[in-house]
Amino acid sequence: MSEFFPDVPKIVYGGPKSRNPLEFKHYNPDEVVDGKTMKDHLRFSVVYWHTFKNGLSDPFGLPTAIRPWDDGSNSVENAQRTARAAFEFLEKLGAPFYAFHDRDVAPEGKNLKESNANLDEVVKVLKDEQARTGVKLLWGTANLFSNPRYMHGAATSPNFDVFAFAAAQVKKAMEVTHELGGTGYTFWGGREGYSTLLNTDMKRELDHLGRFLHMAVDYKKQIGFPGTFYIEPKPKEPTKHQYDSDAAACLNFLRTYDLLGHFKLNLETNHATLAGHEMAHELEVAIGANALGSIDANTGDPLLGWDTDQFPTSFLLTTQCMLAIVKMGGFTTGGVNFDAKVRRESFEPIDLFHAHIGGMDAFARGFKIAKSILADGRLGAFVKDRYRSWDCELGRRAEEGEASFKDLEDYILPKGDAARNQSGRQELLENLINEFL
Ligand code: XLS
Ligand code: NI
Ligand code: NI
Repeated sequence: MSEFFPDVPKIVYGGPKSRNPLEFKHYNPDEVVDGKTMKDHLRFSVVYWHTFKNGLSDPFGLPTAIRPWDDGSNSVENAQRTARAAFEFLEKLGAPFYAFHDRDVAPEGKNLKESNANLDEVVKVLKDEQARTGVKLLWGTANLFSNPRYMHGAATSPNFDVFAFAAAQVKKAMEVTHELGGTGYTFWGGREGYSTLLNTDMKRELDHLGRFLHMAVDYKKQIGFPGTFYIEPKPKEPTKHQYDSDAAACLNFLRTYDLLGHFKLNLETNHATLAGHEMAHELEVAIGANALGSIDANTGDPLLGWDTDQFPTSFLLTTQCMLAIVKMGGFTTGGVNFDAKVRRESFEPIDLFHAHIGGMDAFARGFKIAKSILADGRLGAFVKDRYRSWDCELGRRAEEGEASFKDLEDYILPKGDAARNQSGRQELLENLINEFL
C-alpha cells in the first residue's frame, strides 16, 4: 500500500558508505548483537502527536506542515485516514512501535460519550493496521492538557468535576491501550503543577494526584492490563513548576504515596535539560532506583530555553544514553520513543523520514559505541578502581551498616591525616570516550 508516501520505498540498511538519504547508515534491524537483533535491542517507536498530527505552528506563527492525509476536519473519517497514513509510514520506516494520546488518534466530541465513541471507531482501524503490519503500541496516554477544561490541571485541578472528567478519560484511554495490546501506559503531568503558589494548596493537590494514580493502579488490576505504568518527569512548561519535575522528584512522590512498585519512569532528554540535568544523570537516578522503564528520545537546543523536541543526532548523546541502558541490561518493556518533531521549516512529508532515519541511526551508532566501550573495559575498570579503598573489612562494614562513628574514629585516629586522594582523571576519560566516537 503506497497512498500517502508514494515516492518513499521501504527504508533499508545501506551501511555507513551509503549516500542515499532514505537508507539507514548504522541501523541494521536484523543484525544480531549478543543474541538479539538491533530491532529488539532498540525498540524504536514513533509518536503520533508530533509525526502525524503536529501542524508545526509555534507561538509566533501558523502551522506550516503539508500533511496530505489530514483534511483539517474534526471528522472520524479524517482520523481513520490519518491512522492509515501513520501505518504506511511506520511500515516503510520499519519502526516496530508507536505511541499516542487518545486525542491524537480520534477527535474530541461534544461530550465524553461522543469522544469515547469516536475513539472506538478509530481504534478499530488501529487494530486492523496493527494486525496487518505487526507494528505494536509501545504505550498509550490521555491528553489531559489541551482542552481548556484542564487549564488548572487535571488530577491536581481545584475543580472536582475536572478531576472526575480526567479519571473517566484515563479509564477509557487505559481500556483502548489494553485492547490494542499496548506494552505500557504513560502518565505525563500535562498541567499538573502551578503558575503561582498564591492560589495553590500544594499538599492537597499532591494528595489528589496520589489518589488518582492509586485509582489507576486499581483499575489496571481490574481490567487485567499487563503493561507497565510510566511517569514522565518534566520540570516546567506549560506550568512554572510541574510536580513531576525530575526523576528524583518523581521517585520521592511515588515513595511518599506508596506507589513505587507500580510505576517506572519514562525519561525525556529535553525534559532533563530543562530540569538542569544531563540525560545521563536522569538515567542514573532512575536506574539506581530500579525504575527506568522507557525513554522519550529527543534533544533541545542549548540556545532555546523550551521543549523544542528536536530529533537526536549527536553520537555523544546517544552513546551516553545507551551506556546507561546497556549497563542496566537493556529495555524490558519500554523502548526508544522519538518524542520529537521536525522543525517548522521542514514542512514536507519526506522530512519526517529524514528525521526518523537520522534518530534511529544515531541510536544504533550510540548503541554500538556503548557496547565497544563496555567491551573495552577501561572505563568500568577506572570507576571500580576509584572506590577500591572501600574494599577493606571496615569499608565493607560501613557499606553494610555495621560500622559506627566510633569504629571509624578508632580506625582513622592512628593513621593521622586522611589517606591520599587520587586524580579523578576527567580529561583522560573524556579522551577515552572520544576514541570510540
Ligand atoms: C510533553 C511530553 C509529552 C508526553 C506524552 O512535553 O513529552 O509529549 O511524552 O504526553
Ligand atoms: Ni515525552
Ligand atoms: Ni516533551
